[in-house]
Amino acid sequence: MERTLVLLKPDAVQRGLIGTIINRLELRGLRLVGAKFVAVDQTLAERHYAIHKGKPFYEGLIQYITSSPVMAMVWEGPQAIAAVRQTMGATRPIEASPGSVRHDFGLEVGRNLTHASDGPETADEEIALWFQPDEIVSWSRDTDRWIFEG
Ligand code: IDP
Ligand code: MG
Repeated sequence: MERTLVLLKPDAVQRGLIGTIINRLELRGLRLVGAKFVAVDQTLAERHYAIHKGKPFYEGLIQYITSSPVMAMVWEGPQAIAAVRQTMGATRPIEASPGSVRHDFGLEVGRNLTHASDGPETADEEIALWFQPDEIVSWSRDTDRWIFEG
């Protein structure tokens, strides 16, 4: 079972889309194993987006993610990393598939509502950055056998 970090960025929070986006992940069948509402400070923002340091949009990105609270979550499921990125859609809302969160609720890359880990290594690093081990709750749902094949 794979785990992935999801952030509902300040625009999603300010626009009242927390419930709507969580609902899409729940309906997909993914299982929530961690969640917290976080005022992101400069240090956390810089560590989370370290890979983008030096890019033209970096300063704006740090400003964006620290501008208002975010909802940070860990979701779990088979191929959860790919599944969540698919549900969120392409980075640029204008290129995201209809039905995806970024398509359905966004227009601009700098206001694209969500973050989702892009691979197993980054998922592990990002989950460790945002959550203490005891903040992750391993549990089973009664519906798991109707959603997970194995
Ligand atoms: P991802 O969030 O789909 O993984 P990345 O390429 O990792 O996309 O970029 C991280 C975030 O940086 C994006 O989600 C978006 O908020 C922001 N970003 C990426 N490219 C641009 C850009 O060209 N202009 C403004 N912001 C950008
Ligand atoms: Mg990324």
